[in-house]
Amino acid sequence: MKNAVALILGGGRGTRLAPLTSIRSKPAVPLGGMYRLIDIPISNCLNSGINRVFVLTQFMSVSLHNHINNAYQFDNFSGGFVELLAAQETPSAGSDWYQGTADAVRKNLIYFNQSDIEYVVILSGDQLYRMDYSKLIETHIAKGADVTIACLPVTREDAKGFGIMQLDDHGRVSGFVEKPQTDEAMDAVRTDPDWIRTQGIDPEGRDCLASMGIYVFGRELLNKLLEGSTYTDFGKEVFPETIKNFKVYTHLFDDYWEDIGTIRSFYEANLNLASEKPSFQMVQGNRPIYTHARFLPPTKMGDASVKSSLISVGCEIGDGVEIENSVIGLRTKIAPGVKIKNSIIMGAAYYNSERPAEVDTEIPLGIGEGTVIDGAIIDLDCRIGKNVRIINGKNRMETSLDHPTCVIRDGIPILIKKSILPDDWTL
Ligand code: ADQ
Ligand code: ADP
Repeated sequence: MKNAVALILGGGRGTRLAPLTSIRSKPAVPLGGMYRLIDIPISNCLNSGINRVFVLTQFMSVSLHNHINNAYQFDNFSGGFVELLAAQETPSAGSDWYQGTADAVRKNLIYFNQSDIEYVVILSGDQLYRMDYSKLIETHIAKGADVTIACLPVTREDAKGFGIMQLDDHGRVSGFVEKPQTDEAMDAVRTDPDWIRTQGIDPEGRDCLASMGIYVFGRELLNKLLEGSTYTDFGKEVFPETIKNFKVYTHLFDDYWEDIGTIRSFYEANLNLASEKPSFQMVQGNRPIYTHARFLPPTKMGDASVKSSLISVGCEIGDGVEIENSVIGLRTKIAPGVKIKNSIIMGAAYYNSERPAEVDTEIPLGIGEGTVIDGAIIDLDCRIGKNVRIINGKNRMETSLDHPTCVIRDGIPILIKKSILPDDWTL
């Protein structure tokens, strides 16, 4: 893996994950109580032996910068790094924003177009899965491919959300349609389930091969394709063009893989982590999920009841608290009698005592006595008073994104970072 680098596409405008991405870049969004989204692909890289990683992001948030700097330190002899490349900081970029995935890569070609790099692995920053990218590169080499795309068998219904590939008799990609919407479009790129079975995978009714947004390119070819081109997107432009002239192959994958690019999928993936039998294993042999190592005390719990939940370190949970099917993030302080169900509480970046005068309020960081939270996402550093109720009782699907405190997306109330809710506040 010494001759491979990884580029992680850290997100476009991030509107689908707003308001979590309104104040930070997508890779910095907290996940699973103590990680950030970016920890998933970076951990996959490190566990696969790729230790040169670039993260392409639209804007640099304080938290992303701190997180990467604190979490990913390499010794001088390893040659490893995790480097952030933000759109706004690219001098020759022309426009402040990356126009799309291919445009983001093109604007940064200069950083990895070096002769010691043979393979460029391009990854998405908003997916939850484990993959050994060395296997992907093995497939790429074994097939003599110019480009290799990781793919997952999916049903027709799911196929609408993905780039779908058609293969010829030798398994080479002969067609690529980005997010086919009609039956005709899907028929044109359908894969015979019997072929999927010959690859050792039970098709279980799946007859489409979806791109996972994970690609290996020969470095020179990538440079040739993008330099001077006007492509903005891999799925919409680069692949449909590339398959005509180059050898594009697939690497089949059939394990848990979830795109967590929307509020609903983000919410469900987090709660799934807390479930009795999570689809994603946080502990797997000697392949840890890396993150910022912190020096926090153990969580202190009174006479509380906790079911199917993740409780991170540094929390304080009072008497009579009931927590069910929820993720409780770092440093969360939960006063007595609080009830939390089906919710993601991201916690706090610091303790109240560390910055006593930060805001002009008597309400401490955390959740006040008697408060009830059901089916919500509470972003970092919120101060919630006593007897507050955060429940989407009226089943509203969406509210305006402009509200400074609480918005509803995909039917899920989201308390915006650093919100302050007075005693008795009700949604
Ligand atoms: P999408 O996820 O819909 O489909 P896209 O919006 O291009 O495609 O995002 C791919 C990744 O790049 C995401 O992690 C996204 O956050 C990031 N990204 C998007 N625009 C970016 C930009 N301007 N700058 C930096 N990063 C950016 C893609 C493929 C499909 C495939 C699915 C699998 O196009 O073919 O099936 O991924 O999820
Ligand atoms: P984000 O909203 O981007 O997730 P965070 O609130 O997590 O940002 O903050 C990122 C980092 O900045 C944390 O390490 C936090 O300790 C530090 N930080 C945030 N606010 C302050 C502050 N007022 N004073 C000092 N450090 C701060």
